Amino acid sequence: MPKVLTKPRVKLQPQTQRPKLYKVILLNDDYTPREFVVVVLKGVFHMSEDQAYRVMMTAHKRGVCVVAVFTKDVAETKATEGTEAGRRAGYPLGFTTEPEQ
Ligand code: TYC
Repeated sequence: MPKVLTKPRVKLQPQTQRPKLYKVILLNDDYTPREFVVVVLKGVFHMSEDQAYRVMMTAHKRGVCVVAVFTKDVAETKATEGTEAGRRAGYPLGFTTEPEQ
């Protein structure tokens, strides 16, 4: 019996493909106190006082600052946690997420 060679029809994805990453972005506003933003960054993103202060000041001066990069689920959860912390305290603090290029 002759052996029949067949080509696989489906291209297998390499098993090492990394998940798509998402940026968490801090948005400036005119009402949230600077110290409160620092507290939220430390609590939600485990930043040092120094890192949190720099990120807060970058958003304050430029309007936005990338806080960190995570998988989609984690980025969305962290952005919601930060935004909710502001809302609970009566501030319009906002975080958003955006896919990395
Ligand atoms: N702009 C705010 C103020 O002057 C401070 C602030 C900084 C608020 C960064 C939000 O993402 C922010 N009180």
